[in-house]
Amino acid sequence: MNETTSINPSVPAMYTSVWVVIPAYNEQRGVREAVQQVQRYIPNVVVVDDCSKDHTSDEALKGGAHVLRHPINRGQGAALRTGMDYALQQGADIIVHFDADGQMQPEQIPHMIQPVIRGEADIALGSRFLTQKSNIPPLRQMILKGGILFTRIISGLDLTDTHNGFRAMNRYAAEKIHIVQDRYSHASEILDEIAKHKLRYVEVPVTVTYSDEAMAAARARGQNSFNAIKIAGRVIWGKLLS
Ligand SMILES: Nc1nc2c(ncn2[C@@H]2O[C@H](COP(=O)(O)OP(=O)(O)OP(=O)(O)O)[C@@H](O)[C@H]2O)c(=O)[nH]1
Ligand SMILES: [Mg+2]
Repeated sequence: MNETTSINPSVPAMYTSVWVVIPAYNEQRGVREAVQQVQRYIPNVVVVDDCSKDHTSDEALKGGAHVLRHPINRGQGAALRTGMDYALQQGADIIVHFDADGQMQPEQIPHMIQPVIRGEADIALGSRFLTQKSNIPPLRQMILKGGILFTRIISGLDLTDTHNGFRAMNRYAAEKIHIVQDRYSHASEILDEIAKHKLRYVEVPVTVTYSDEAMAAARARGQNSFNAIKIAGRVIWGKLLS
């Protein structure tokens, strides 16, 4: 890892080659706060504005992030890919995936990157089921459990949470993982890539909050349990055909 001098004395020098990638679609309400919170731990933040209809880009810039913008809405998977390519170009040694909607806890980023920094894993995956603290709605919980079983059967990965957007990976993993699926199926795709390239993975307990506000904002972006079932169906169908 590059040993560069940190600008913010509270940020350890070893974190300066870590990049946090935040995909954002219509997140003007929370993205500035999310960026500023993340920067308390990791200074390098790139927000990929997925052609939002609101002021997401401006707010992210005000927060102090690098901002990239898609000319059309392409989905979370595509936004992550754009952000990862950028971070790699900037010389990132570690890349973290983080959401803009305030559901993830920035203070958990240092825990997420620890196994990767220590060289114990190529990728760390957040899990909501290693702790009891995430107040996941029951239907969402059922769908997630189905995903866990399916992933175990198909890819052989032993995970407790297969669709958590909070991840940290080293450069080796970031270069190996090819995200082709633009929309939400990228989460399954990342797991397939981990299995295919035999990346060393570990799960780290994380808390994801499901406030009424966060759920309403997600619904406004077109994310809901029905969509999650549709995506799962598409992934299963794709696997059966391949
Ligand atoms: N829904 C959606 N989110 C996007 C898109 N592009 C980027 N994102 C961002 O991807 C992140 C995750 O989106 P969410 O809709 O909260 O998805 P999720 O966290 O997997 O689902 P929930 O459990 O419902 O919160 C957020 O930071 C979004 O702003 C897009 O086209 N649609
Ligand atoms: Mg969310």
